[in-house]
Amino acid sequence: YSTVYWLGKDTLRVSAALFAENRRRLCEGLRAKQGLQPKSLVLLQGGEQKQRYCTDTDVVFRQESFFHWTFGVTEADCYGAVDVDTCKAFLFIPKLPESYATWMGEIYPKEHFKEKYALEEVHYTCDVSWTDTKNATNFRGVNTDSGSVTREASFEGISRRLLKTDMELEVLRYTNRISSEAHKEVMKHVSAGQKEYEMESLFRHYCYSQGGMRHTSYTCICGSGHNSSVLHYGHAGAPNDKTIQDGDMCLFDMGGEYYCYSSDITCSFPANGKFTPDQKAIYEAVLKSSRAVLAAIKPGVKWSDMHRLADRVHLEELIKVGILRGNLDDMMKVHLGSVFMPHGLGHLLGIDVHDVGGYPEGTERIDEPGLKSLRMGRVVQERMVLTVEPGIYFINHLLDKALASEQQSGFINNEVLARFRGSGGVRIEDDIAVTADGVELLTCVPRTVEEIEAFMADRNPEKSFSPTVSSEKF
Ligand SMILES: [Mn+2]
Repeated sequence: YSTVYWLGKDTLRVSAALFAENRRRLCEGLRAKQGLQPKSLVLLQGGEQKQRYCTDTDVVFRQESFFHWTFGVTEADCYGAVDVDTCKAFLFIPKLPESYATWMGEIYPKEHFKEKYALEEVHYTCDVSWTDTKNATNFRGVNTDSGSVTREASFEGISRRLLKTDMELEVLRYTNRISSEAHKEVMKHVSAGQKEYEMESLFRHYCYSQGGMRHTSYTCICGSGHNSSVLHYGHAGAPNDKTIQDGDMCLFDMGGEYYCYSSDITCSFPANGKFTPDQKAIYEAVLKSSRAVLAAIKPGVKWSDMHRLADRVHLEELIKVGILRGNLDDMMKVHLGSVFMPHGLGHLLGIDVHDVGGYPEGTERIDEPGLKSLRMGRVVQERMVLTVEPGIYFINHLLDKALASEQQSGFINNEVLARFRGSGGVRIEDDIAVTADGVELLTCVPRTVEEIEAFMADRNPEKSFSPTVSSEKF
């Protein structure tokens, strides 16, 4: 394949072969299924160009994820089909009005898209009679929910998207490399007196200017001080608008997206570059659980067990800090870990930041505090890409609930806890690819207290940093 997606300079070249391989995997998977009629076609609807409410202002378009996975087409308002027997790919593009050429630029012929995406056939959507094809036996949608238009969770493509090919891993390594560098850029420049949104802006500028990443994978979370305990801070009601104070811990959860492939990285560090003893204790508790989980992950382990392992390490460490007292197993029985980590340990990552396929049909969520928030109920498999993101947070309403709980309050030393209230939280989030016998760490940022302090003490943008974590073996 000479056909590549490339934004020039040092951005990644992604071959159209990536999507041809995805289509091949899709067709093979479908052919292996019982009851599939011969001459079946998979029909997919791409994303639609949307306007801002009732205005004529376009929202920046981002392709629908299944459509992207299958075709790699960046344009809006397309359909696509794959012939399951032959793997032949059809793209259906809108026939654009003449005015498009005035406002939006050149109208390309069908041949242009055929070459641009290395697809077998390109047609105009208006030349296809959709009602006829829908009823024809040779144009049978495989979606069990919605007929011809496939967007639902039961689409066969989900199980294909669960495991990443070598070419997909290459893109995810790239999104992680650029996003790691962007986080380091933020750490180099953060200081008291700045707004949280300035850090968001810096991150996004780095990702776009250096990595060709127009989108981030999700809304940037730039919490400082008490805001770092708000799990999804940064939304319109709390838009990263606090002034960063000396003595604040920062929790910055941001990931850039390239050609629709995601990254999801969280760095926690003191705004002034120096941990207090209390900040260090909580940070190192989380780092310990993160590294324990990374060392334990391999094909065959249960993801829920990894979550429990993180909980266990947190509780152990919180006993050492003095916030908790008593028997560790008894604490586990009353789910004390979820008071400090109410979210799941991590999730699948790919074209979507919370990638599809976490709960295959027939898998139930575990109905326990913390574990019920897990976005994946599967056993870990080689070629999965996952986030590992343990955290310890001091969330007042959860702490108050625990103190009011007959089962839990006895474990908590309220006097010591009071010292930590309002300090926010710590999350350490890395992206990993599961290998045959362990993990490949995709994220590369300063992680130990010593690395962070050394990196932030020396905020000379000319000096590059090579963290020792990159060579860690798990
Ligand atoms: Mn995440």
